[in-house]
Amino acid sequence: MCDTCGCSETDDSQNHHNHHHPKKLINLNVSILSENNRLAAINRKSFEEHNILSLNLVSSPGSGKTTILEKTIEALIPSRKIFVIEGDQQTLLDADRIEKAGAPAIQINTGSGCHLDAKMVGNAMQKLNTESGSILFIENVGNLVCPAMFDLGEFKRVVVISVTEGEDKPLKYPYMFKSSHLCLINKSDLLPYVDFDVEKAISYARSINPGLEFIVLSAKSGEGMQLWFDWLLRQG
Ligand SMILES: Nc1nc2c(ncn2[C@@H]2O[C@H](COP(=O)(O)OP(=O)(O)OP(=O)(O)O)[C@@H](O)[C@H]2O)c(=O)[nH]1
Ligand SMILES: [Mg+2]
Repeated sequence: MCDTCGCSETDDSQNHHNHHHPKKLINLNVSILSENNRLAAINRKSFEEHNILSLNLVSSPGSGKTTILEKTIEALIPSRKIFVIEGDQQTLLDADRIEKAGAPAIQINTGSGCHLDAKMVGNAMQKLNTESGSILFIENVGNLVCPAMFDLGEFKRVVVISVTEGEDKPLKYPYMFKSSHLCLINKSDLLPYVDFDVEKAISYARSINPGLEFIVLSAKSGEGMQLWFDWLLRQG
């Protein structure tokens, strides 16, 4: 897994994956990432040319990405075209949920892979008949580590954390929070039952990325969802 995602690139030579041939592996990972950056630039240009608002949703597994998308589609589809690319290691479950909610979706299964890359997104775009002025959500594989390093060409990156995960996640997984523009703090309906300090989570994340925006919401109760819709509409 580490050979393809580049996650040994930033680690030290004690890492069990690379201590025999550290230089060789680092070079391989750099070239994988630079090829990904090249393809991401092509995606970005194509999104801009076709006037598509592209957003990369990242989070640990189960923080509520698909539920947020279902509710977003139900609320916005009357006025806005929405398309979704779904990334998971296996199954068509999330794409089926999105289609039921009313938006065309393509599922990418990464198999043993732990992230989407720009090439997968470019290929999926060939099959989605997106229209000018539409929103493209790319739901990444649930993983707070590897997807941070792979630019997909998206306009903005949205990191979702839920209140059941603990407020220390921005400190433990800084790359993801550093590379994101907006942080959705989901499952606010569960705040009375868990020890999650929202202010602390926000200040930890701001210490990593001072420019990060935050919205506290609940896809289940609907609290805060309007703020998220307003943020989306402000993006264009
Ligand atoms: N209480 C509560 N549960 C939620 C909320 N949002 C999502 N869930 C639940 O959390 C679980 C995971 O939600 P998903 O939307 O599948 O999460 P995901 O991030 O798409 O998961 P992966 O794609 O597997 O990474 C489901 O049981 C949802 O019903 C919320 O706001 N409040
Ligand atoms: Mg999902």
